[in-house]
Amino acid sequence: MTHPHPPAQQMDLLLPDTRPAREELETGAVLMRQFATPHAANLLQALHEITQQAPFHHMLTPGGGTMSAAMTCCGTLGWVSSPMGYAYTALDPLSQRPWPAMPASLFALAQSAALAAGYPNFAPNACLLNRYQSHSHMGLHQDRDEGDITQPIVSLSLGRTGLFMWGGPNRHGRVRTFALEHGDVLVWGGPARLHYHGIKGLAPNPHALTGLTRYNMTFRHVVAPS
Ligand code: MD3
Ligand code: FE
Repeated sequence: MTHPHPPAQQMDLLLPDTRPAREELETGAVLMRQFATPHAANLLQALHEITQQAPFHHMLTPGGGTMSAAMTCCGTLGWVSSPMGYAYTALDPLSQRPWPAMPASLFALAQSAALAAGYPNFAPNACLLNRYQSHSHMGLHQDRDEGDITQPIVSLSLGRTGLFMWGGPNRHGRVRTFALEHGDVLVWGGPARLHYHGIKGLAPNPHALTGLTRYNMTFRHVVAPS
């Protein structure tokens, strides 16, 4: 398949983007390249409005460190890391106010991506926003605080290319690395839902819309702790 807009890092090769538009990485995990690209300007505007109310910051970790990626959230529940552990909370601990609402445009895009990947009933109520700059990374981890692993997670990448690490169900298994580019959407569900994953780092090239920054939004359906 040829693509009319090759990604920036391929422009100098004067070759079309030969990556498939939709690729099932393994059962339940679908990568839809450039799925969000037509919506990028709206998505970045929504991100800007969210972060006016709930600024990106480096959360503390239970181990006494700080997260390398800056984070914030929108939706009914937001994911927080602190010296106390990890949790989904209804209030932003920085402001003591509810997290900013999830913009309807973000909800709709995440839902349509899930539908296209084979998950017709996805209704995200939480979105974690990550910001990567210079040497930001995210170590191999599982996402298992959501309370319902039958629901997928939808991830959307914007800006500078991220180098994604994709492992298996065990921490010490084989890890593959591939690029997550601007506009790429990943849907993880089924048997892949609890697989280890992370971000090794960023590709060197700046992006026309975000410079040296990469953003990632992950949409989740979280069952509130009772
Ligand atoms: C595979 N974010 O926020 S997105 C995270 O690019 C997170 O910021 C990374 O891991 C980022 O938790 C990776 C791709 C992703 C997201 C969630 C997954 C892959 C996943 C959940 C289960 C398996
Ligand atoms: Fe994750």
